[in-house]
Amino acid sequence: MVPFQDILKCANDNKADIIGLSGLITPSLDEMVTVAEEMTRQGFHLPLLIGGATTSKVHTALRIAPRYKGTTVHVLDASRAVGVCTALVSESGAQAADFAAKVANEYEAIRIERAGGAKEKVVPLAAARANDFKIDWSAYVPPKPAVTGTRIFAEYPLHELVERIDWTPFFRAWELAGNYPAILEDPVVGDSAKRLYADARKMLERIVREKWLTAKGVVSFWPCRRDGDDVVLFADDSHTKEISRLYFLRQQIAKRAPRANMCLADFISPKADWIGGFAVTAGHGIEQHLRRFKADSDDYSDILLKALADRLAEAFAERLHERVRKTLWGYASDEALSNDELTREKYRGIRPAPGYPACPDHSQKPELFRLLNAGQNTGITLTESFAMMPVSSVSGYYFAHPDAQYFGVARIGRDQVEDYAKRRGVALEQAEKWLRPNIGY
Ligand code: B12
Repeated sequence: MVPFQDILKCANDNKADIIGLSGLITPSLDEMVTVAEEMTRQGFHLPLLIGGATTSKVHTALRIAPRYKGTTVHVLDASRAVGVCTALVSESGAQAADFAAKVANEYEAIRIERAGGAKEKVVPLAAARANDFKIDWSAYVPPKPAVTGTRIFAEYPLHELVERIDWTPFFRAWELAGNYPAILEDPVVGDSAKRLYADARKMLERIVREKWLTAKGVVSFWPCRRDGDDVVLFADDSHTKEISRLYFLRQQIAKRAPRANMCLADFISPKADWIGGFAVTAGHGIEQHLRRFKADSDDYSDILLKALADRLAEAFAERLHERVRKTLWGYASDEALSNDELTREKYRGIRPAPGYPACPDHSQKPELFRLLNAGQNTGITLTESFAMMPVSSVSGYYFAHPDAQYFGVARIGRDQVEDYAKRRGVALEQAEKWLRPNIGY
């Protein structure tokens, strides 16, 4: 999310040996291509390292490496960066040339393999739509949310969120593999995990007691109905005044019967239904503490606090979803699940988030934010590439139908991209930019 001008200026000012780019959400993938192009244009020769949750060797080989005249390498894991950097900046130069040639050959092989044709067949959009997820709406009575309008949580009690933390991803963020709580007794990583967990608990206690962080959230529900792959939102349940339209994507990979080509709109009744939206953050206030850790060169506490804020944001999203099911929407008032069952999502309804596999287009976030007035109600802002600030934030939709489920849209065809551009009233190139990670042509 850092403009290329800043990155390249910083590299020049600091006489950098290598530039590393890290991408967490898909809009950064395109931005990395821009950085690579600019590096070529400005005559850079430095090696370019690519990493982060949303990046891959294939994307690097196909899209980034061809745009840069120097060496581009995808590095899966930060710890491997040491070996890669050693090879790339070797004193003799020979090792660097060898390494660069090896990577270039490997990426060329990936490009050739990919050019050989896609593996799974993409069916025409019309066929995918005909094979939608069928729900018998005739007997369905959409539950009306108990809350009307918008519910704002200006300062959500942190202690309530602490109980809801899913610790397994916390350990994964520290590259400690294993599920909580078994990980604490693991013969290999158990000791490290125990120490880390104790430190995390200690910091959490201070976060809550001294109010290091402020959690803010907003929830709203709208009357709606399905219109093809769109969901139309109305001002009230007379369904007369349209206030918004959510555009969803449909799976287009050939499916074997009885599996459907799913789209989130399939879980909404074409007659009359309800849909929810939310935005939560646990990141307000973090900056002043990060500044303190930076001044003390305390990287450990810096990472620990960020990881805990992320966990609290995710716990907030989970806790709010539970309150939505039980009271705010209230369609599952008698739900009684253990923490473990909650983590395994044994409940009715889903909360897909723009950027997740079922609705991969991040560009829907501004409209969700407008509907929720999320900027004012939660203090979360969106960058121009749709990242949320503060970082520890989550936003998404609520679907209540018992059959609603998570899935991945995966690869889509040109016909769907054209259709999507038309539905959203944008040029094809714009739609292609938004949907690039899913484009299968
Ligand atoms: C933790 C997490 C969060 C946290 C915070 C993330 C953050 N701090 O920014 C929370 C809960 C807040 C969150 C929110 C969201 N998330 Co999230 N999240 C994750 C998760 C589970 C783990 C990421 C992580 O921290 N891993 C631990 C770190 C250490 O690993 P890493 O980032 O991969 O980095 C390692 C390597 O990649 C490498 N590396 C990284 N960078 C670099 C750079 C170089 C040069 C090198 C050499 C190496 C290197 O080194 C690291 C250590 O080995 C991933 C799923 C996953 N399993 O990866 C999804 C994921 C990143 N999230 C995703 C999404 C969509 C979101 C949201 C947009 C959802 C939403 N609508 O609310 C928001 C966006 C938040 C925002 N601010 O805009 C998607 C992104 C994919 C996409 N299509 O864009 C993912 C991949 C989940 C998925 N499968 O769909 N998320």
